[in-house]
Amino acid sequence: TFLLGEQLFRERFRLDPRLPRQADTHKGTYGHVLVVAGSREMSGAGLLCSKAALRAGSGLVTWVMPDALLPALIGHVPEVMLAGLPGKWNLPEARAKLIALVRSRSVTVIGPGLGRFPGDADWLRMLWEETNSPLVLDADALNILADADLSSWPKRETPTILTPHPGEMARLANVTTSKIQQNRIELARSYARRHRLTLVLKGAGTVVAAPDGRAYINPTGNPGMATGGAGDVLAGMIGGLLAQGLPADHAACLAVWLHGSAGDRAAAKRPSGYSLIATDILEEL
Ligand code: NPW
Ligand code: AMP
Ligand code: MG
Repeated sequence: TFLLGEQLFRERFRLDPRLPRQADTHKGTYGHVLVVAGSREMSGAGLLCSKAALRAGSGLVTWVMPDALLPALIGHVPEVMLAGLPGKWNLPEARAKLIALVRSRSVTVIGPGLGRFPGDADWLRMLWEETNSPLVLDADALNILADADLSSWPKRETPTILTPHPGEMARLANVTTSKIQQNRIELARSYARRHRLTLVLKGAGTVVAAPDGRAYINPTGNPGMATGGAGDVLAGMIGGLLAQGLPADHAACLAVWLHGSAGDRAAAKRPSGYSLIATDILEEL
């Protein structure tokens, strides 16, 4: 079990979070994140997630949503490319187009503000099994997983990162939220090991558990970050770092630590802790 910090990044991960970009590079060097997120009532989650992927340094971001949502979002985030899927997520043409999009991008983030829909477990399993792209699963993608039987799904060979808050973790592990909070490190570690994936158990002292049994605890962050959209920002950041080629556990650890540090800088400007919003975290990145 390790404490996250610059020393660990430098000495163990051989990663310098302050290293400037090389001169002779272009946007293609920094990867392309696909964000599968948002719904009519929760488009903000998709927006925050997409912007966070860019702020974490991904060269390109495409945000994919059902066609019907597209017109309302055109022009809202000029840096993000938009892709519409015909009809609902689960129609055959939509599935085919989505698979093609996932396969042609470096990383896919699924779930913030997605909502639930009939056949969603099948739909997610298709992306899990039929692509070997790195995946970051958050929010409703985790609720879908919780209703499926993950032990019967194949283990993935490529990076797969789950980012539950304690409520989502409780659904995944089928126990109460307080049970999760009583034993955060060991529960996260055993889940990551059993399903051979990287698990980010959020909340004060976020735990990152790697499939090899290592666990990392994050000292950054503050209760001002208990605000809608903060987790959507983190999911996008992890996608943005994965897209730049970091291994799954390094991307998850660095994103968690930077997200908390950005939250701490935002909180320093609003000392009461009450008025911090998720956009402030983005602005501090
Ligand atoms: P309790 O009550 O303590 O048992 P949900 P959500 C628990 C989207 N959003 N420590 C707590 O459970 C998301 O992306 C869209 C302990 C709480 O009641 C999702 O798609 C936004 N417990 C969707 O909304 C902005 C904790 O979990 C329950 C905990 C629903 O996601 C907002 C709530 O979890 C949002 O991001 C902690 N640290 N944290 C937008 N602008 O578009 C959470 N819990 O029911 O999964 O609801 O997280 O709001
Ligand atoms: P979500 O619940 O999905 O919006 O995620 C909330 C994000 O804010 C996670 O990254 C949490 O770790 C972070 N966060 C929320 N509350 C706190 C807290 N009290 N201390 C530190 N980080 C927090
Ligand atoms: Mg969330």
